[in-house]
Amino acid sequence: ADKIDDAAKVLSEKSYPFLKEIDWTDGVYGVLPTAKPLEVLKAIDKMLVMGAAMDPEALKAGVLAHSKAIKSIDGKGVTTLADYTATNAAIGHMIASVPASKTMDVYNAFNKFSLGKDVGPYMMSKVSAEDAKAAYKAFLEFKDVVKASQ
Ligand code: BCL
Ligand code: PID
Repeated sequence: ADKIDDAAKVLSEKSYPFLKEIDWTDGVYGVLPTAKPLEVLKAIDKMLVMGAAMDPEALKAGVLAHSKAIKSIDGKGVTTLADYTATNAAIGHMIASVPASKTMDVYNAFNKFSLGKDVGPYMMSKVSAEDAKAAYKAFLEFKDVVKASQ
């Protein structure tokens, strides 16, 4: 296990309570923002560019980790802590295999829809704010470890 694997374990433990509070059966998670379709298209292009730059082995490991995690979901769509951890570790390795600028291009492109203004508070209202904040804090710490391995 490398530093990303270790950090994924911490991230996953700290964010699992939050993950379990989300209603994954809500159809909202299968919906793309529709207000600006052409902006969405450009944001998806940033994801395609990022994906094409990823280390193929890291990408394949990510696909397999997701596939395994899907098989262990409970009745509410939540995967086990072990499979969640493996998925986060795999995503960490995928992100670490591309330049930070490619990841930020994706973030900035999606940020243009100003999702933060309405979506953030709405999503927050559906879970424990405390658990969401703890998850976010853990996410920022995980990001530092991934960035250091880039
Ligand atoms: Mg994926 C991200 C679902 C397959 C690569 N993926 C996401 C998430 C979402 C999701 C949970 C995008 C929304 C979001 O940011 O919510 N992926 C999902 C599902 C499948 C899937 C349901 C599926 O197969 C059925 N993903 C795949 C394929 C992978 C893959 C197969 C490649 C092999 N996926 C990626 C990558 C990313 C995602 C790369 C992301 O960067 C993105 C993501 O999680 O960004 C944060 C918020 C996220 C969650 C609720 C999940 C828990 C996240 C962390 C660890 C803890 C919470 C932190 C905090 C509170 C929220 C941060 C929000 C921000 C400010 C960004
Ligand atoms: C901010 C201000 C600072 C503090 C800060 C801060 C926050 C920064 C953040 C943040 C950045 C950020 C980035 C995120 C990026 C997510 C990227 C997701 C990419 C997903 C992809 C999906 C895909 C695929 C895949 C491969 C396929 C192509 C696709 C092939 C060849 C603002 C806190 C530091 C969350 C690429 C993987 C299947 C599209 O900086 O003061 O908070 O989050 O199918 O390709 O198969």
